[in-house]
Amino acid sequence: MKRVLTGNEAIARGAFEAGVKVASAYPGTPSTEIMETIAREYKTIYAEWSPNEKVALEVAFGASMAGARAMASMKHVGVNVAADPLMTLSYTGVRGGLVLVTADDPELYSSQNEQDNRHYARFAKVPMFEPSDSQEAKDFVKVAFDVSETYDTPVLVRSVTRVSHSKGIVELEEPVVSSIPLEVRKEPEKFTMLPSYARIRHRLVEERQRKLAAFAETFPGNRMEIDNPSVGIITAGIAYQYAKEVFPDYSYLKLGMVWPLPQGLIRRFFKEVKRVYVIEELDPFLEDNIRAMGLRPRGGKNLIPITGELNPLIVERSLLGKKFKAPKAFFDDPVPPRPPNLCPGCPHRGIFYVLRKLKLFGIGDIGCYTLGAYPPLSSVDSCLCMGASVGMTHGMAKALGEEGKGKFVGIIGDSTFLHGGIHPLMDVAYNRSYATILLLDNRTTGMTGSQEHPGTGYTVRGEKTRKVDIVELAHALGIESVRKVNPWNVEEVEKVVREEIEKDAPSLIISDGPCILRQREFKHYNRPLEVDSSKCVGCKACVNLGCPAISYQDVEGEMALTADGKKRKGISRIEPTLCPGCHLCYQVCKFGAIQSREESPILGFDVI
Ligand SMILES: Cc1ncc(C[n+]2csc(CCOP(=O)(O)OP(=O)(O)O)c2C)c(N)n1
Repeated sequence: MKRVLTGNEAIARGAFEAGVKVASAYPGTPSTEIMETIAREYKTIYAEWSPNEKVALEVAFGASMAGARAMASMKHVGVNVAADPLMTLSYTGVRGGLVLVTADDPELYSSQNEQDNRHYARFAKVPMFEPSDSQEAKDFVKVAFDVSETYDTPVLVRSVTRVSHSKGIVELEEPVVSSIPLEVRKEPEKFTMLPSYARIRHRLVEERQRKLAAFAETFPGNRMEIDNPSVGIITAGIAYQYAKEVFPDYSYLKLGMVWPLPQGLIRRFFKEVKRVYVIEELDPFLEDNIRAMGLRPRGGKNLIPITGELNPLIVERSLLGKKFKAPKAFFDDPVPPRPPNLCPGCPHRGIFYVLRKLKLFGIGDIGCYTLGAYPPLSSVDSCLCMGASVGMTHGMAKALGEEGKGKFVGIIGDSTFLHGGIHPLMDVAYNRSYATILLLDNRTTGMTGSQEHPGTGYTVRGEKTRKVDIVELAHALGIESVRKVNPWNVEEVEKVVREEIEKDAPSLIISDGPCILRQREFKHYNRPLEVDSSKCVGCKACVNLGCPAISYQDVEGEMALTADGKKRKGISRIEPTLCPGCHLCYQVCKFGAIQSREESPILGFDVI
């Protein structure tokens, strides 16, 4: 049977067909749908959202040690979080096959950087497969499991946004049954990485590298396509598709396994064709390694951009030595740009309104709330990596001492806090800073499409489970002042923030308002609000909340006066189909021009 699958769905299918027993992941674009597909479609697999990528890889490793095939999936930066176990997992090897899927994000569609994770394969000395379409995504995952068990190694499979999120036809097969018994077996020389054992394992790793390099020579996913021998292109992954589309007649060495490299095959390819070019996205990974073999490919990163995503046009222009110019818009009247924005009714907005008003420096983190960096809210002043805000706030407090008091706060989401914020909060308490941390608990992992986490009370399959009590947790870490605020009540938020930033002790302020899209958290939404155009003076206080439901129009003539004769340049308007009635604009309008349709104004919502 054949099905049209995205790359991520195909990776999930590959795991199912490979007989995977345990799958773990932490959400992150472009990898998220791998776990979502497994949880939805393949009920024979135990599936979980782990609190972070390090835990996800360790869970998978535990399963592998018991003999099960296991897969951990994550976005590229997630591998940084999981890098500590990965580097030593390379030494221990596996029992059941162990695959780590890294989904990279060239062009940073939704990431903090665009690192090229092929380097991890070389760094950790483990093999890496790189599919160029959905069929290969499924096939390579299966090969990866076989290689993992045959060569006693964790295996990396690298996808990129364009492979993960594009669809292609995939031939489905039946799942295999592993012959490795599930058991608890003591093998300390293999699994206990004390120096004396690890030294020996390191030698085995080097030996394994040589065997894997020999495997790479015959792996059918590394193939030569000899056509016009005047030009030969060495490429891999999605770059192969782009190159093949614009230069269909040239010869190719298409690598499905990008580490270790099949050096013999590469040398043969250089003999088969006249001029060799390397076409790859992001870093000169293949190019550098080929040059290190003493070979001289032409072009490479001298021609092909080192930053951003490639596409057929960029590949064509670059290789021909022409400057790439973005094509003109396809339409005369292009769609206006729509930068990302917080949703109407988003609980984060009220917090940022207050931070802006108090002119605080916002040490931000990663999540929907990073969007508070953009005008008009402009209150997130830094963002590094998940969980960093808490330690950074602590560091700033220690550097500035009394001078800095009341000038800055840390801002972190609930998923991010449980991912990487607990340890730094422990540090804040342990090393006694006055740091104030705002934990924006919207009861979901909003940024990546609303996934469950240990603080939501639900598993990846929607079953009810234990829910972390963040207040108790913070107390246990040593934070005495833990206060909850209603983020849609600006007066309350302002009062609590003012009080806490003045304190000598650390504090945690929990913004207790669910993501507006989590319908099950609300008893009901409110009715949309309305602007009374006779009263609106066009001061833009509501517009400056950056709410997508609020627009503003210039007015002239008769309309340039309010009912009681005040001059105005424009009028605001609320789009009723977008407004969930959070009443934030109602609170900031000093002219009583925003009307609540509720009996009595509600600050926030009736939440469960
Ligand atoms: C190491 C790492 N893993 C995953 C991600 C993807 N990611 C970005 S923000 C985020 C969590 C957002 O959830 P939360 O902190 O609750 O904030 P919200 O978006 O709900 O406001 C995730 C998983 C990432 N950027 N880095």
